Amino acid sequence: MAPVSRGFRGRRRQGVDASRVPPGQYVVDDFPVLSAGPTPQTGLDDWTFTIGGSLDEERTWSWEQFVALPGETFTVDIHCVTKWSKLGTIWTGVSVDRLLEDVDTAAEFVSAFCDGGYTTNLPLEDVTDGQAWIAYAFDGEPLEAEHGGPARLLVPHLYLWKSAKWVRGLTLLDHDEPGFWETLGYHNRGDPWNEERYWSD
Ligand SMILES: Nc1nc2c(c(=O)[nH]1)N[C@H]1C(S)=C(S)[C@@H](COP(=O)(O)O)O[C@H]1N2
Ligand SMILES: [Mo]
Repeated sequence: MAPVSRGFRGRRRQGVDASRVPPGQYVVDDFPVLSAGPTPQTGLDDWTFTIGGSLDEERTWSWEQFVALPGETFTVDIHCVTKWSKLGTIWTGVSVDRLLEDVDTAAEFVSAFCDGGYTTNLPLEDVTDGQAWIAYAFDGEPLEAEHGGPARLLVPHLYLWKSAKWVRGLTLLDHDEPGFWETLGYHNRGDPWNEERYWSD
């Protein structure tokens, strides 16, 4: 019998549950870094997280206050529009549900803003109901700066450009406001299971 060629096995890795891999994606073991600019260097003393915009009263947490909030450790698969997926990643952070707990708002959209100026937009219904977190640890360690530390938004059910690194807050909006990549041609929603990669998808 002919041996299975290396080329064939290259991308069909053993032990990967194909049902967890969205169309057009391949699974990686490493954790690629994708940043549109330099990694910001905000000290924890200067770090705050703010929920602002269209709500009863703006909320701001210092780093100390933020990490004292009830956190969650969760395991999720992540999918980048450049076609890599990473399965079973373990994060710790505060759910967006928790941050919005006492917030009174009629907003239907959010814009995440970051050190460095990156933004991304999401419908509020994509960041509530246990679907999004502000994560500050990866694999039990403080989140590395290149992956968004001290803290990043994590919205694993959408392509990873929605998971804003170095996030500093969410602005609640009554209208949708396309962010950095969305303005440059990426899909407005970015559902990997529907291959919503670009405007034309
Ligand atoms: N602030 C900020 N967040 C960002 C980006 C960025 O350039 N700046 N890149 C996005 C893109 S396109 C991807 S694929 C992921 C990459 O996350 P990683 O570098 O941890 O793999 O971060 C997203 N969040
Ligand atoms: Mo990306």
